[in-house]
Amino acid sequence: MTVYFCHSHSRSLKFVRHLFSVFCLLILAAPTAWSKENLQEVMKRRGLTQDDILAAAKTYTPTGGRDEFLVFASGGQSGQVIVYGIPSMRILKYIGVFTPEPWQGYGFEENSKRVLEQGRIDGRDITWGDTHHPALSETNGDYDGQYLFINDKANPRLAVIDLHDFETKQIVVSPIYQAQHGGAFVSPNTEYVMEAAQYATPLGGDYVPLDQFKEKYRGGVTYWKFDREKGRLDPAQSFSIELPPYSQDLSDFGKLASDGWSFTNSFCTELYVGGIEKGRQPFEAGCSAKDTDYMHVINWRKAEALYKAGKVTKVKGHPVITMETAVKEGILFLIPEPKSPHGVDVTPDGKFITVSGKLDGHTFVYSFEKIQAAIAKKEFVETDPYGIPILDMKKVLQTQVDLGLGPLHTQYDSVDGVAYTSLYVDSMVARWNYRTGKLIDRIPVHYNIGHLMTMHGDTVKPRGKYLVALNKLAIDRFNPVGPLHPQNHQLIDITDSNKMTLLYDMPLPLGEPHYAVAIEANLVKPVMNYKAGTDSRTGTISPHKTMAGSERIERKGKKVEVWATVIRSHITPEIIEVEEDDEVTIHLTSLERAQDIVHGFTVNKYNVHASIEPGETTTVKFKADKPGVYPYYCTEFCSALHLEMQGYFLVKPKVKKDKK
Ligand code: RUQ
Ligand code: CUA
Repeated sequence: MTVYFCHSHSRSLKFVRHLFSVFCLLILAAPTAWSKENLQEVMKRRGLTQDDILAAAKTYTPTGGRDEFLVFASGGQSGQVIVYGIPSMRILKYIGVFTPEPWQGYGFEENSKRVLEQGRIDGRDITWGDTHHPALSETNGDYDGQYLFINDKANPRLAVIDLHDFETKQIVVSPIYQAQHGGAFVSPNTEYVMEAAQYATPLGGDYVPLDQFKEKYRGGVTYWKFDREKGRLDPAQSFSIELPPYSQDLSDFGKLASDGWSFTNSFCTELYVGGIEKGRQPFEAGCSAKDTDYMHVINWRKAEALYKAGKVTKVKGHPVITMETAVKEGILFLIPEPKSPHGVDVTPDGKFITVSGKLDGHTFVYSFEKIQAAIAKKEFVETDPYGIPILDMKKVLQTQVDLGLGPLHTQYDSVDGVAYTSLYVDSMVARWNYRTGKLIDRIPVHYNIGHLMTMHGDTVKPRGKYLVALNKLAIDRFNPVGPLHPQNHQLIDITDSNKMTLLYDMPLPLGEPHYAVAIEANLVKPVMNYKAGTDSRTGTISPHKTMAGSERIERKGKKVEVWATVIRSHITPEIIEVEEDDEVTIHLTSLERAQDIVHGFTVNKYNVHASIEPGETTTVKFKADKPGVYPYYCTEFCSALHLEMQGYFLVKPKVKKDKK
């Protein structure tokens, strides 16, 4: 009001105008309830410290600003992937992977249903997944921004997400495992994606009584061939190695110095099968009776050659290199490792392998060079019950570091030798040097950290800068939302070589994000729209691509097929009339070219939904089994006339033949 008054009345003399502006300034400067707070006042009102302000300045991203890194986090039990930015910690996307996701139409239109159907097991739809470890495709050991892989622990599956549009393109099912955890890990040029069994079962899953555990139950690792040209895993070129019924846990591929090798650790080498209800000790005791478990050291390049030479047996049609062959050919070795280990993480130069034992206070650093020397000299202390040679731990160990309680996973820094290890029991992150074996710094996290992740932290070229602690418990960190708490991802600044600083707490309310990977944002170059008529799930031009003017409805017997288009702000056709029990197929093509103009499509009450991105062609299908009138409409607020982007789907009742 004041400003308006001043402007409208300051048009006369120059002098008067001047006076007026001075007067206006005085009025505006006068403190009122609406006046602008300064930084000190805000800090006081909100109880913020200097350090809080610094943390805010390091993470705050003004409107339109971009993040330096993109994180792909597992969505845990949601069966999805979560994408967020660093340093802002703003969530950018959820990607439906093993689970239907309505916003993207994932599982509610035909093109994506075909992807989810690949994940069927024994003819059963499995519409949830326990996603654990995302892995980015690599070229020469560093992320290339092209593909993302993620495993499903509960139902041994692996999925491929194409980062050219952030969509899931493929799901493969392990033909031989019943459980799976040690995946996804990629070889330095993404030739293979690795997946290890977790809970031992008979390979192929047939019934065998538990008293034959030692003889008939097995573990294993699978090397899924990735066809980069096609952007798909190729089951016909993939193979596995049979392993003892130890619970194989996490894995890692060697790189640079250790390229061509892979490492998989295990727990429960006690071969314990449980039975608390029968008066036996529980699993957790039976599986941690011994002081050490085994890391499996595998020459995968030689394994690949054996597979190509046909030295395999087939289990459910899938080629498996038996333990016998693996031992005879010298591609499989064991190394004792600290009790109940979890993570196994190869250093950026590929020369060392760190392993942490959940129940041992130590993190062990093994030397790849020493491992090779011991193998070359056949310095084995003994063989395990399956005849696999065991290397002498003392001979291959580089150093052993006491970092704190419950060490789990390790990631690396851009600074040579510097590593970070999560301490589950202590709720801390330890910074240490794997060359010197010295602890540098520790920072508390909230609470009970599982994985941690640094920028490109598992590649040959870590970028340093930030670390994210993926904490299992949030407890008191956020507003209470009931007994099920969100997870807490904490962003930590690691640029200061003396001290790590906590910058930000981000609740993730979707599932338990086990692992995450972060890539320089400028390495990911997604498209903004599709070539006209693209089936996004196959990447090819759909045979149902429909251009303006060629929309039509065709009937063949009980089948009604519609070729429709969507563009601001109409769906063509606008009236579709069918008869009761007709099978209805509606192909939808978006004629849009503009960025971010997406149309959604649903026919009310028929449980179909599509998100039709610019240029995309997709299909919904259903049986019109109930006569009536069903509006259909665009579900995205795409224009001022979005609400008018509608149509009528009419189902005429059958003429009852027995009555007149
Ligand atoms: S898990 S908290 Cu990687 Cu599946 Cu370690
Ligand atoms: Cu198209 Cu709303």
